[in-house]
Amino acid sequence: MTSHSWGFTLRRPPARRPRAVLAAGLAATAVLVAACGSTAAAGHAPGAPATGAGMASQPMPGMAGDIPGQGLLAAASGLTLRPLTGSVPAGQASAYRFQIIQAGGSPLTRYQTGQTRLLHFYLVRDDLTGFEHLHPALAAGGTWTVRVRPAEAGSYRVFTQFTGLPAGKPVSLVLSRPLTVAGPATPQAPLPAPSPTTQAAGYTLTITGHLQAGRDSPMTITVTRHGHPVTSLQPYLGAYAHLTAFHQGDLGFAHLHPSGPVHGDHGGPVLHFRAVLPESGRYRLFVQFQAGGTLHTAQVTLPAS
Ligand SMILES: [Cu+2]
Repeated sequence: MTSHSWGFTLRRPPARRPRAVLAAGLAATAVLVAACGSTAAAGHAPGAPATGAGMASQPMPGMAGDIPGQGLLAAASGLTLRPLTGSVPAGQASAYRFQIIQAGGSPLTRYQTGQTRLLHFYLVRDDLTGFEHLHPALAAGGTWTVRVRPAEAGSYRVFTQFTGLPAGKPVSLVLSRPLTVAGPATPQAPLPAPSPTTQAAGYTLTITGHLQAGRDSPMTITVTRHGHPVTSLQPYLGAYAHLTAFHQGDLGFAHLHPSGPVHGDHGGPVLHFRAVLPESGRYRLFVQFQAGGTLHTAQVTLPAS
């Protein structure tokens, strides 16, 4: 069941599909990460112009690392994402290096752990394909290095999500920059139509919720396999699912995840989220979850009215 309208409510699939029989009582207490109020800060360092209308925000209690907003600025709150790698090749792994530069010009070296990591790095192509979620290594001098493996050439954007500690005070940001992946050009892929279900590695994810831009929208993801509820999801980065969404067109960034209790390898079948998406339109949602020791990534298109 799909719809092309902006604001349709995602419902369960028709009965001819495998039924998702769920025990709602097992649902973890929600979680949300999307927008908890942002204070756009346009502190552009000299020579580091912003590349879009991104946002920075102060973390809400307990939400460090979960930064709402569009994430399209290269600089905010006195910190600037400075790439040290100009472009990377398609079809092979290569190193991408960068620094977070402080107002005084020196690389930031102090960060605070968020979702079990010091920094979360995302790569996505302009057509919302080619998603990678990686965790760079920080060298003593403040240079981050990550191995990226973009399959296709084209225009991408890299996102860095972190809580920095300039002057010892936490500043949570999503900063991003365009990245060219060199190689034979491939055409942009059309965005798949919105759907309430998606599959990955034999798992079926069924999404319910009516996402509305600018307001707190509850949503759930129910995980089944061969028609049976899955109750053995394993923690990944401190949660039973890690959600990242990008807005079609400008690649605006949103990040959501379950914030409920995590009790060992017993996650599912229903995961609750609360999304606050900054703008209406279509989002490509990447859902990462771990089961049986393997990390899976499902993706689906969602509309926000
Ligand atoms: Cu991460």
